[in-house]
Amino acid sequence: MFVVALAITVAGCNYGNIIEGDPLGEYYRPADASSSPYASKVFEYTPAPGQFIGEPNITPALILTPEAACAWAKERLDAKKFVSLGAFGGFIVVGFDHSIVNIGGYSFAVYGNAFTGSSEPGIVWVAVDDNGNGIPDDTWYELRGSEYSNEYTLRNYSVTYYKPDGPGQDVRWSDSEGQEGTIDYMATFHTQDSYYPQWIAAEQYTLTGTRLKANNYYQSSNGMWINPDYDWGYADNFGGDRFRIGDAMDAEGKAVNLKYIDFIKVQTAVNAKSGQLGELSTEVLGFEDLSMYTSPR
Ligand SMILES: [Ca+2]
Ligand SMILES: [Ca+2]
Repeated sequence: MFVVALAITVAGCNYGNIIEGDPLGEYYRPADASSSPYASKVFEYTPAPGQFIGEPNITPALILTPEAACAWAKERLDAKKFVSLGAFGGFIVVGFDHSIVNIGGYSFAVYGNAFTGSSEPGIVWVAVDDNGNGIPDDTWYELRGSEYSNEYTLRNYSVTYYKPDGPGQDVRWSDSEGQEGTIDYMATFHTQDSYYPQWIAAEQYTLTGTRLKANNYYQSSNGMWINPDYDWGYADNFGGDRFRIGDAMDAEGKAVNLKYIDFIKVQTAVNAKSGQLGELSTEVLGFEDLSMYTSPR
């Protein structure tokens, strides 16, 4: 099989294309009886700063390397406990021990901790291991959601976060729209030295993704901040944990017809804060393949 694929690659430059006789492609990894429906690996966990980043109640030991951050996130997901992605742009990338088939309807689920009026949407991205090397260095496709055509939705939006000089300080940010702000230090609730990820040694880092309009508001009648639900298509958004591979689109917004996927990324999609609740941050509690429960193809 590999020799055949290599020959085609050299001759036709169509690396990763479907091979005759193997309808889902040479790198498709079918599920079998031993496969787990849950994410088997965390490839990257790079949150934006946030109140739950390095929180001593959920992070017993300081996380000092990206590898340790991935291991910590995987343990949390295995225990069905939340992993916070922090403020805008923070993300996690997971993979499975098999490929997730596009079954037409909902092929997989991303679990969050939203309830109505407490939605912190995350954009879901998917990728196929086109080059068959087992790592997510392939093209990412954003899944279309209800806000795709919203005039306030911004693609390729970036936020740069600046490491504080010392403990107990806000984390400053600036964005690609020329705005500035802070992730507020909330001494009453979260007392770790800093909300900037401890394992990011750089003095600043930049996260880029799609930004949705923040709809949060203060409800003076009961003194509560409300983070309203979006219609559909986002992680940690009340009303829908399930996702269709058929919603994948390319950078121009055109639908791409993926037969299966190997990797999922979730990224916080709003840049906003809600008073005493602090910054909006997507949380994920698990990733589950739903295609395994339908009849095998
Ligand atoms: Ca949440
Ligand atoms: Ca790859």
